[in-house]
Amino acid sequence: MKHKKQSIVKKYKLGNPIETNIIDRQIFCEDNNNFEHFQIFDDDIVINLNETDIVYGLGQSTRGINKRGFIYKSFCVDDDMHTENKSSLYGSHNILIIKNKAKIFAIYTDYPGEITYDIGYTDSNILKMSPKSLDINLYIITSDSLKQIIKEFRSLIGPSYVPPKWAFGYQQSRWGYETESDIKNVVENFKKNNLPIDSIYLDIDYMQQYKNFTVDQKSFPNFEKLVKDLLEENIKLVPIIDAAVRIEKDYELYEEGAANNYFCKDEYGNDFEAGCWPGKVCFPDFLNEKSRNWFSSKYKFLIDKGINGFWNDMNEPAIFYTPEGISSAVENVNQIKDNDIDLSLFFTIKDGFSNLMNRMQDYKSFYHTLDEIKFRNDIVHNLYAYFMTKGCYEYLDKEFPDKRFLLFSRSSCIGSHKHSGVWTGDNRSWWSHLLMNIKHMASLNMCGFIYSGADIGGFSDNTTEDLLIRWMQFGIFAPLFRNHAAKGTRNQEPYNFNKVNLFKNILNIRYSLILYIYSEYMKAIIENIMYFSPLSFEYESDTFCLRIEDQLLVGESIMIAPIYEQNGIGRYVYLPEDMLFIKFKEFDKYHFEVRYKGHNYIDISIEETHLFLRKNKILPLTNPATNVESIDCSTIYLIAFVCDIANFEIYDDDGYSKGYLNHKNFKTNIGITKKGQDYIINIENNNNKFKHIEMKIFDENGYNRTIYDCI
Ligand code: MIG
Repeated sequence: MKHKKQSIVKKYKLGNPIETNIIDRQIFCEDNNNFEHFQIFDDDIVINLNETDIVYGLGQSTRGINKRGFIYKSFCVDDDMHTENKSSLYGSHNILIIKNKAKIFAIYTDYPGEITYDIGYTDSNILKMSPKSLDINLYIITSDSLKQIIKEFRSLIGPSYVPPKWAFGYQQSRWGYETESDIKNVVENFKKNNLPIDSIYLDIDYMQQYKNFTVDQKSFPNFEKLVKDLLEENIKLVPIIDAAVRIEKDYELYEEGAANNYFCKDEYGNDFEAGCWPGKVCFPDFLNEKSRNWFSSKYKFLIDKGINGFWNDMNEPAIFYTPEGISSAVENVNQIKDNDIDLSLFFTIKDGFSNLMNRMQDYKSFYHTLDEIKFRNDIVHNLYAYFMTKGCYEYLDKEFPDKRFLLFSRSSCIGSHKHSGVWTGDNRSWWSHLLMNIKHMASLNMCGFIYSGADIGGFSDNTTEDLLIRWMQFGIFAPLFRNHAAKGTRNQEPYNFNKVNLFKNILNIRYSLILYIYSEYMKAIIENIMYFSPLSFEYESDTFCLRIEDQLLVGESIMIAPIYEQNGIGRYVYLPEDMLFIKFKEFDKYHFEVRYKGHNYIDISIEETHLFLRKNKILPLTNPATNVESIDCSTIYLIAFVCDIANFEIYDDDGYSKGYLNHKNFKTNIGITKKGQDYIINIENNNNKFKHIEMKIFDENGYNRTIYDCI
């Protein structure tokens, strides 16, 4: 008999922690004289590592999936240069999972301020966590498998966000769609080229002077009509919301916020002022429930115009400058400008201005009120975006209890996964950032951010056609599949390139995979499992898998091994078991080959989108469609790789309501058993959703058989 996997959660309360209430499960606190797996030295939390231990975690951060060897910081930051030297990005995701030969455990710190993680940087065998103060709620999860650790952790932090089904379609964005006709032009080009699409994004230019909850009348004179006309074609417009509020007399949002003390305060109790896109701004104090509820109720302005989703930006919060910062930089220059400016003075002048953004000094100069207690921002910094998006989510949930909205945020902490997805912010059109995207997906999934994705094609800098193609060939597997680019960069919509037909094929493959992607997404949410997972989480005893960071599992049937190098037309792949290698030219034109366990080399031309179907697994496909709403599930095509028994459960629902909580209603089970040369097929088509099922079954020798009309 298989022994039952056990996992244990222990909570330690160190010092006097700020209660974030992110964890709502009551857990008895352990005795502080008896720490398990860690020790405390000089206010640091210390864990000894063995040479071969692996450290997973930290969600959105630079470098590898295995975090060993570097120093990271948990402090949400607006930094658009995601290079290897950076210790933090937009999110603060305080989970580490340590795997060694004898044991596996995770350490999660529910702490809203800055933590430094020295993971074998100073001493390769010592992991040292240094919070600003040792006032922490700390959780230790021990188990005997990585999968089980994730299950336990995710059940501790609560269920992940579920977007509407249309949010699994292709999404086109660009900072630079400035007018109604820009949007119409995108739609036309998609239509003209027969490219499927589900949504188009509105970046800050749709607003009047970057003011939240306004629409620029000059550039969008018929906003409501535009939204509704596009809805008729099943295309959603998704506007951005920024955290900051422009200071302007008679601007209702500002006036109300100021009159009711809804903004963050400076040390004298005045509204804290800073500079951001709209010019001078105040920051709503999202930590304060009243402010949060007030701001959140304003999304209605756009919902009333037919809007179904939002992206929350600049919520680290991003500070371009503070008046104090500018004054002191100017003062400095005035003092030294008449001197003989040597190099050191020159750099003082230059850096005085270039370091004005996101200064720690500024985060130390404004205050929040959380549960009636005043906190300086740097102490509770990582909660700002969390509360912004929580407010929005809760407002929408209250006003529209049975409707799902698309919602994702740039900044986040663990807890945000309950209310929204995340995108990984301002990456670049660099091949290394395609690889970073792959790694981020695995680490973000560990933290419950299943609805996540990067700016496909890269945000800053000019993309190239081949980069966009390879990025899309990976991106088709990500729940959030959005092409976004910065103002001033090369146009990045697929129709701007010569190989538009190739883009169409890739997009069609995405749409034919949505039935699978959605099934696996929902299982990941309902069962607290990974959607994107490193191989080591599944094949734990395979020591090669422990080292692989550029291949992932996607749901239960697929393994991917993306191409992420320019001019790459093949790569090495490690197969932990025999798999069926499939290269799609089009969704229904594919080459297949059984590849055997071990190291393999695969050729993949730029025209080919490839994946591996795992052993004894089934992949359901549908015909593609121009948008998610139009996907016709009455005919499904199964590709199965069956050596003895394979099962797959298709999950489906209406995609709009919150009926997923009754998920039992929506399942269809498919079983295929190999008996000699025959297959026994068992389909429980409870809801009669699928009218025709066609199957192509392969065995380990590559022998295949097509069976039409399985039901
Ligand atoms: O300072 O709204 O990450 O996606 O296009 C830049 C403009 C502000 C940052 C977001 C990006 C968005 C951009 N925003």
